[in-house]
Amino acid sequence: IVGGEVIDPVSEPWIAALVLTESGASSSTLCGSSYIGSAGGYQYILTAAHCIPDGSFSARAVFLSNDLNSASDSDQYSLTQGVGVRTHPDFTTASDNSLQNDLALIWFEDSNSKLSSAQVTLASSDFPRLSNGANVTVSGYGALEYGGPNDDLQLRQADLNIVGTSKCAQNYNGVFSIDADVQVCAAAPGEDSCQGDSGGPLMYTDTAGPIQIGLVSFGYECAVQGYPGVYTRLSSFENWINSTVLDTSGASS
Ligand code: 4AZ
Repeated sequence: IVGGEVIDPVSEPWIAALVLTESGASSSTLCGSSYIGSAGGYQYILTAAHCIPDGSFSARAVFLSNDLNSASDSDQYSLTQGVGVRTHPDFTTASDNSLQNDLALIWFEDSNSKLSSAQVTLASSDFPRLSNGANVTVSGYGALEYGGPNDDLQLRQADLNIVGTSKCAQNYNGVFSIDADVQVCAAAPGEDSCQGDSGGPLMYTDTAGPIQIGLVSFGYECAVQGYPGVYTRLSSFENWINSTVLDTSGASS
């Protein structure tokens, strides 16, 4: 997160730092994710498709960590027995490197009693398109600047404003293609999501409480004036998420 402030992870207990390790690799990659609930005894985590390694991998989802450099938080817990992954079947990287349908589900067999109250509310398919300027937030453990070292590893949050998709598409004209149906853009001067935040939640708070409306997908570097962060628009994927959970949890025929 560029230009945000450190927050208490208890305020967003659905956020998990996702540590992904490809088989045989000595290093791991970091992404953001959110806990969307349980089904069939599995715990489902939503992240970005571009976070998922091509080959086999192991995943660890770390909740309630103030600082991933230290394992000493009393509340911190992890899910470690990843059993399954499904990336959206239409996930693509276009020739201009823009990403489409950038979402994936990972599910875990193990559990933790704290999860029972940690589930995020996802925007449903009838969730409206927020107008230009609406207040949203993004949080993550990622880099504080583009190309910078990812060694802060504290949970930070940036306060952003929705950039209407026609304006966002204009901003990115000739750079990235933006599709209003499946993407939502957000920006604020000096604030943005960045490397290592991918997959993490973009939140909007309405009268009913916080709702996850997007997940970190891509952008031109980070916090560059005129180049908003681009997020997967979750209201467009309610059906895919629900049917994938049913299909993979053994709950549907
Ligand atoms: C990245 O490279 C990345 N400003 C993530 C988010 C954004 C840009 C780049 C959005 O993972």
